[in-house]
Amino acid sequence: MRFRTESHVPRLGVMLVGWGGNNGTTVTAAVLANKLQLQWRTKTGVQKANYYGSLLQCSTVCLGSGPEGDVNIPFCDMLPMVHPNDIVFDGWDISSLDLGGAMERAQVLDWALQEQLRPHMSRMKPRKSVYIPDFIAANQQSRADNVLTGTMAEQMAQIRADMREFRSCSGVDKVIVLWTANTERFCDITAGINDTADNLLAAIQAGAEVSPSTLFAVASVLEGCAFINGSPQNTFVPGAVELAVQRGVFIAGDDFKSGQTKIKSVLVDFLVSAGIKPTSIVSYNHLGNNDGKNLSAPQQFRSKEISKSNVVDDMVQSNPVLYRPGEKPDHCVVIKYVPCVGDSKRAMDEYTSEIMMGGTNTIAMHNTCEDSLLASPIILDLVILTELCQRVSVRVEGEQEYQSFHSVLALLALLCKAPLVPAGAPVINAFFRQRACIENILRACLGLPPQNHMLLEHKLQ
Ligand code: NAI
Ligand code: DG6
Repeated sequence: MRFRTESHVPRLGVMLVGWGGNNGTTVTAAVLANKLQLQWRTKTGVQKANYYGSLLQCSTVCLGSGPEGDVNIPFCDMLPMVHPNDIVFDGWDISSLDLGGAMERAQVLDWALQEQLRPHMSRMKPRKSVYIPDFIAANQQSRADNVLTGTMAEQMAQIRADMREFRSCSGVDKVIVLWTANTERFCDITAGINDTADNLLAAIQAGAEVSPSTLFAVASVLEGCAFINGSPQNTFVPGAVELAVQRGVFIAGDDFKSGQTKIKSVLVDFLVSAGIKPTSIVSYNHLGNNDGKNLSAPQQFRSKEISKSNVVDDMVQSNPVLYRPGEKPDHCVVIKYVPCVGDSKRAMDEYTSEIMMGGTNTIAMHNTCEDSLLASPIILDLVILTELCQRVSVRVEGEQEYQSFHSVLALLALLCKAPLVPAGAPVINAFFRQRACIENILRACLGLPPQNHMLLEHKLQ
């Protein structure tokens, strides 16, 4: 195969749906703080802006071994990529609060940093958005004061116009749209409504049941903008996927893999690949931000429960020595809303495994950290990798034409709890397999062989 990467890095615009939420404000503020090289005092000393938690900015890859040992470089130096500091943000929110006020409402960043950022953040105002109350928890109604009116078709026309207007007024070369708005309930897959691209477009014209997130996905695809879903609901109904494939536009999701699930996709892989048999995984978490409030409603919780529950399937199925066909560990997911802890999510996990001769191994874990500070670097990695993939094409030996990646951008699986993959493709959840996929594809773009970790040069006489 021949890999070709366009080396010109465009000016990237990112439009966030849910811009005024905890993730939306935190990622915007973090980029601004890094760009302005801000420092601020905390009770433990002076803190500088950074991108910790970003695979691309803060992790390294080993290019190979030389006489002086391994040569490691930052992931983002492998190929020409957008730098997060250069991203221009815009977006929509059903809450009209400007980003300065919304950052304060989020209670994520240190106050001394907020004070420096507020003059910049307050100038940013979310655009009016699509609000269909039935899709999110009833407890969100009080913040919905910035909503579009008109028919569904008219609302879609407006958000499409917003994308065009942002592109032309900001001077960006391309726009990527990312959903970081509230988790919605699942929608029914109904023949004649959302099962094909044509039916979905007709359903929007007729004002049939289409979720706001699906409406944004369709609008983005029609505008040629990649669309990423950071929440768990089934935004990508079959008609939306078909439309993206027809138009050759990238879509990716679902649900940012930020904390508890990320650890799960490492730990279960470790246990199963060490020949140990996990028999039960109990994941409990409580949080007090607006995401937690929305998830306290049963239908929205159910979307998250589904997304968090299937993440060990591939690892279990990979080991028929430990598991009979169809056998799985017990897996229970609990989420509770506790306002007092705000964005500082607590996650408690108990992994019970069977070890040799009927023995039992129990691992218990407690994790506390700000949820939005985990999600923000993931948002940056998602959009930067998506943009890079738009510049990569591949020609298979013997064929004339270069082709792009499939519209369903499964390469982003590492960053998603429930990876969306092309029909029939395997779903990989294991963290290091997912990471190796990105690393090896980027190596291929450089003409380097995949990393195989054999280090044979050090193992022979
Ligand atoms: P948040 O509740 O603070 O922000 C969501 C924002 O979306 C709110 O400002 C709300 O007003 C707005 N909104 C709701 N419906 C909208 C619509 N139709 N159009 C435009 N805006 C709308 O939540 P947070 O913490 O920022 O999380 C956002 C999403 O990301 C949630 O679905 C959450 O489950 C998901 N997520 C978060 C992770 C994390 O670590 N923080 C990890 C995985 C997923
Ligand atoms: C409750 O779990 C809130 C959720 O939005 C999570 O914080 C989010 O999905 C992150 O989940 P995880 O499993 O990656 O920590």
